[in-house]
Amino acid sequence: MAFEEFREAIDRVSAVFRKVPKDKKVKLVTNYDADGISAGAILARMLERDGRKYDVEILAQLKEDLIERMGGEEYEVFLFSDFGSGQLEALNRCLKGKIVFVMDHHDIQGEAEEWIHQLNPHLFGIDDDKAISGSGVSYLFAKAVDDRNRDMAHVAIIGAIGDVQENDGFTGLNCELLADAVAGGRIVVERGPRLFGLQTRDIHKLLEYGSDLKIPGVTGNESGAVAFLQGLGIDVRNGCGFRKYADLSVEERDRLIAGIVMRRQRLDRPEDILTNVYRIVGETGLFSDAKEVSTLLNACGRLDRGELGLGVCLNDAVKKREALEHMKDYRRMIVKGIQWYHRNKKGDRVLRGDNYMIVNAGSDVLHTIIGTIMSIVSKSGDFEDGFYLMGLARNPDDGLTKVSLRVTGNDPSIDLKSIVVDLVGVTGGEAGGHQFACGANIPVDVEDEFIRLAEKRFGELCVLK
Ligand SMILES: [Mn+2]
Repeated sequence: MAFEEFREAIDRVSAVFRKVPKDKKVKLVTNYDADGISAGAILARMLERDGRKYDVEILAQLKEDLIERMGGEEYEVFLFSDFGSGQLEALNRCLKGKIVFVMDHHDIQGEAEEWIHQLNPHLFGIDDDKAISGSGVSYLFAKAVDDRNRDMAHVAIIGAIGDVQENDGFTGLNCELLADAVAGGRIVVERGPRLFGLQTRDIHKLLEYGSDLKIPGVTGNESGAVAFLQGLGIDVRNGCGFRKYADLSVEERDRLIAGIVMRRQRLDRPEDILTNVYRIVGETGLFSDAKEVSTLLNACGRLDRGELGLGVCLNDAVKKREALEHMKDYRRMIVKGIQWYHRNKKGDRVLRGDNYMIVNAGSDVLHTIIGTIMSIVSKSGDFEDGFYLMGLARNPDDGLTKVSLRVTGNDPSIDLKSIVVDLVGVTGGEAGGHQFACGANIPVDVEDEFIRLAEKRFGELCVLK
């Protein structure tokens, strides 16, 4: 029922959009993560096909002062994707007299004026956060505007993966997107090992770094990984370079899978090593693996080059090449961030309690990657389940400090979002994110207070356990 109502709303809003005169220039504003960039690309293609003039802006956050600024711009039509539902009050106030469309899946705050045409699954009681993402909502809308936009279904899948909605398959409305992408011949679903970088990582590195797929003596052990492959009769080298999983023959892949299962004999469910691989048809290398493309889009957005990500989704050959180069810079930044953490983890910038660690990186780690660094550190295996990891890094552009919170394990009773919301309620700032990964932006001068309150809160959670 809820789905039917959502579908009716999509038809209704797309009909409203089609009636907007084509001489009105559109401003498309989208979120900078993989889901937001995918949504932006789907809508950009839709606007192009519809013969409309438009400009795109990609933002890390839809802040009130930015909405205020947009109110003064020449555009009469605004299209927001992967945010907007949390900023309805500001949209109501600043964009009066404009025609506004919002394609979002985040929590709805406030109520939209009738000239704001909002599509959001929460409006229809679809609250499962794996059902559909911002790019999925944008896709269903674009498809309703013009059925030819079906050819962007694979981009919506890339976006959904970026928002961690894929878990060995899809649920909810995401299934429809996947069915469209498969029917259109753009995606083939295959099975492969639960490792990231099947297309791009050197085969021994792939196994060494596979934190989601534990292989005794191999995970976290480079020489162990090389010896393991040699033992299976799989060549690591390929002429002057290293082979990738994608380079292995079918027979070698089978041998590798069997070898991994054998090596995991003593673990829980040793055979549980395969997962879905979403192969994008007609692409090679990184671009042929939806999970890897999703990571690439995130990297583009986080280093303020979201337009490269848009180019990737729109299949622009020049932008695709540039994005790959960019990915290398991003990797370098992450490595630098991790190295900073290891150099400082015993120093006074890192506070440790029984069940928490707070990393205050200041300006030494880029604010847009502190969340990624905390995610990597949380998966290092150095912490027991239920351990809280908080990172802070300053944004020199706006005088705010970006806070990221993670927790190890997946205890369903833990809700990080509510913790951050409470803390921000005391110190000021804005909170966002999900149950197991969330963050906030706080004024630099409340950092100390925020840290003190967080320590107190984590301490209380420890006692509760
Ligand atoms: Mn999203």
